[in-house]
Amino acid sequence: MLDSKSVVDLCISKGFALAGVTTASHSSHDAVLRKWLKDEKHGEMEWLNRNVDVRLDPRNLVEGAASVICVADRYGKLEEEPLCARDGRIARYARGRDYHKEMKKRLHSISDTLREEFPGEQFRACVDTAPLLEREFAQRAGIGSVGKHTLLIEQGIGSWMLLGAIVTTAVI
Ligand code: B12
Repeated sequence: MLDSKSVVDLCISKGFALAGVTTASHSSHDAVLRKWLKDEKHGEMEWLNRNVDVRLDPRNLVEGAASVICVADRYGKLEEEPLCARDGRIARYARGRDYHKEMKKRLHSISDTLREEFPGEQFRACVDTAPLLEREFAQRAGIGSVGKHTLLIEQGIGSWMLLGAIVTTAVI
């Protein structure tokens, strides 16, 4: 059976820059999130106000969840030139292929490998698509820390990275 180091290595072999594993447990920022929503800081993003109990605890997303595998993909390579003024400029994170699809494909492939190692366990890949506090779990998994600008930042990489996760019932 794979241990967390082997799972991290598997994620890196799929092209992710960083990976880590943490326990699926309740958010440490329950009160922060609830106040943020009560103060209507989410503006028109009404969907953030739905499934709050799920967002605060991955065990409400995947019943019996034990672990969260967190990954980060880099974006915004410095050699990318800005487009000419006539075409407008596209935010770095949005250039190239749709990261939701691209990262999810690799997360599904990792899940397929892990299903063989952990028969009978469930694996749910998430890239923005599920109510999960991706930054908080990524910090817990040790792949960076949440900066004052609210993004996950890692020394040497900065914060130009996109996050994804696999919530699983497997104990890793
Ligand atoms: C909604 C959303 C947005 C909204 C609102 C942003 C926001 N403040 O949350 C909008 C559309 C504005 C947005 C913009 C951007 N986003 Co966005 N967004 C999300 C999404 C889908 C949900 C975030 C969420 O739950 N917000 C709710 C609020 C309450 O969360 P919060 O402020 O982080 O507070 C929580 C914790 O941080 C914690 N907390 C509070 N204080 C502290 C302090 C410390 C030290 C710690 C550890 C925790 C902590 O308490 C809260 C509850 O846990 C996530 C994906 C996901 N599922 O997580 C991507 C995500 C956060 N976005 C991302 C990106 C890349 C961006 C942009 C850079 C894109 C761009 N270029 O425009 C900007 C950056 C803007 C910014 N500085 O926040 C990435 C961030 C990657 C990274 N390096 O961290 C994510 C993770 C998407 C991804 N899959 O990679 N985003």
